[in-house]
Amino acid sequence: MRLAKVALVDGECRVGLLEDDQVKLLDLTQVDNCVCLSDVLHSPDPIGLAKFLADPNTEPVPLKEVTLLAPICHQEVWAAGVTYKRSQVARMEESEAAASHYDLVYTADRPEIFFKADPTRVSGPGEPVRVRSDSNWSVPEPEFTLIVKPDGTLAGFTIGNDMSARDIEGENPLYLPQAKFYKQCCGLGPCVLVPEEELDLSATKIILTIDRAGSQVFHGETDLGQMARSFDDLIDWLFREQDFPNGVMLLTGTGIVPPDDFTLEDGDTASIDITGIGTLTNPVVKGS
Ligand code: DO4
Ligand code: MG
Repeated sequence: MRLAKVALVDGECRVGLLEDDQVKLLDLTQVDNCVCLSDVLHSPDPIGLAKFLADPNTEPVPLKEVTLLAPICHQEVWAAGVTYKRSQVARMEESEAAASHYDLVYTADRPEIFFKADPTRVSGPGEPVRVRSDSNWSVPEPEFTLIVKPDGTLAGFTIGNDMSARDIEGENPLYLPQAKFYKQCCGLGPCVLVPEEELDLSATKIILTIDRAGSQVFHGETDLGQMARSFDDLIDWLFREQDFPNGVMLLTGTGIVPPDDFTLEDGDTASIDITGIGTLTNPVVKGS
């Protein structure tokens, strides 16, 4: 089942169930204290609740008549790093002085996990993601993203774009928060996949394309089977000595890194496609 936060033509924000090219709106007022998408996702049975709330009195709305919004409410957004071989190699290349850190963390028991964004720094489908004005080497990172309930169990999946300034991170690993955490640093969407059966990891493809002035300037592909860590392992580490009363989103790391001579430019478009979820497309802006 795919659930989304949508804005209707009159600006009203609703939660909807995506079915082909239509959206069935949910009537959240039928349940006490159910006001946002995360209230549905954090319930004991999100699929059962969404079916119950699907409003039989309202005609489905054509998908093209709504705007899909970032599927976030009050959650913090965290990210894991160096969870794919490709990321380990790319990080070792960009950061000669700290190469051994990236080498070691790829195989260490404790993963790299960092705070990525609060909801105010997140861009939804079609909204700009940003390259810092003080970066000359930035890339999008297409990441399978876990939506985790306050009790640490999985609610669903979405697509995340972990915008990253490789030059700032590569200069000194202590600059990681500045390379990763700034306004419009994280794309999320276009919807949440609440799985009805177990995911087939190697059949779950992740594709990144970058377009510039009408032409494709980068295309890369990987699949979830290439990830070196399990979702349970990452969630277990994330929840150590942490409480997430509003739930949390966890980007699980990138397995696609464009070649070292590639940097995003103002006006580019980054699109991330993940099997079963859809495509998250964002224009890129560069601060001046
Ligand atoms: O240490 C750098 C960050 C790694 C990261 O974001 C990734 O592998 O996706
Ligand atoms: Mg990343």
